[in-house]
Amino acid sequence: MPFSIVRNDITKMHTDAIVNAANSSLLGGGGVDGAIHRAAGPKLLEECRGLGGCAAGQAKATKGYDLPCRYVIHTVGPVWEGGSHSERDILYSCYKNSLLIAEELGCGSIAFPLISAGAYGYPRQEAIEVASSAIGDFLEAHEMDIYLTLFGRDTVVIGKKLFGEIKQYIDDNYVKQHDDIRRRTGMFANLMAYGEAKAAAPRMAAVYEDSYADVDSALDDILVREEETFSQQLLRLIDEKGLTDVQTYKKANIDRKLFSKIRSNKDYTPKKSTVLAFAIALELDVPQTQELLEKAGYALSPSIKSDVIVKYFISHRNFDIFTINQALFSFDQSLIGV
Ligand code: AR6
Repeated sequence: MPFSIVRNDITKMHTDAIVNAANSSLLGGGGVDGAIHRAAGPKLLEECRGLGGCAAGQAKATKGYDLPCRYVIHTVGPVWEGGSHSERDILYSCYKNSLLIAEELGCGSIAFPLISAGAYGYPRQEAIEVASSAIGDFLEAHEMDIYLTLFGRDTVVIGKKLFGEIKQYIDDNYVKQHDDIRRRTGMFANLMAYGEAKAAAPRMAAVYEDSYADVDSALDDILVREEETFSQQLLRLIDEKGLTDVQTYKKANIDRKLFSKIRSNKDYTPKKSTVLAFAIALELDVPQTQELLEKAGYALSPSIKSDVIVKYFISHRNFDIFTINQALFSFDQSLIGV
């Protein structure tokens, strides 16, 4: 998945590069800087001594030494001074410049800490928003696996208002698995609907008596659709929505290689989280999402918390995959697009 939020100590990340939230001397410090220097060993400081410092918003690379990554990209975030001292622009540049350096170095993957959100005092929620926006913009034009690594008590990564609304939606819509009464009521409703449909059938036939040709062709359409595999249905929907392949997999936060596999194998069996990511990219409504899920053998369930959260976003027509993943992360659920 191109962009993921993970909970981890960045010094444990097995990515090609990790980013250090350094100070302008590049000679070490506390927080994530201290942790990286401790884990990399003294040779990192030696190399840093030769770099001549770094201005806020800029970035410089060194080797990773004893760390599992090949490179450390050191960047210097802004010190928060209330927000009117170009803090946002500087922070955005930190992400952008680090990513450009990683690309120059041929990195396929990189992990960031939440730059400036510790000692430098940048409000956490806003820092996450800047990180997401810089990373999202970079991914529009580049391919890379990018991790935002949150540490310790960094848990909720969406605004209070959105968090509260989703929490309320979960309270109203989440159904515990063994809710027998509700299930029986559901079955009864289904039986009623079935009876009504049966009663309506002869009337429907009468309505269509004079236009059987239309009915036949409509039936043909339905049959063709029923025989479609997941991959065929996905490609048809992409065409119908007028999207390109690239737009689709970027909006779904799915990497190009996985998309090519799905495109070239009509019988490809995707994971449920992949199907949901495509439903978001295609801006499907709830019944259409159900239909796409069914093609791959899944269903949107009121007993699965992450499904309820995704449904919240679909119902509110918010199809921003990064926001959805931030919400899933905040509620301790797996992200979609993987
Ligand atoms: N892995 C991932 N994230 C971490 C880790 C870790 N091991 N340790 C801390 N964080 P900070 P800044 C998170 O203070 O605000 C240094 O002294 C932490 O929870 O490390 O950019 C430098 O030398 C927070 O969310 O960096 C500078 O002087 C985030 O990393 C100054 O601090 C950033 O917190 C830079 O301040």
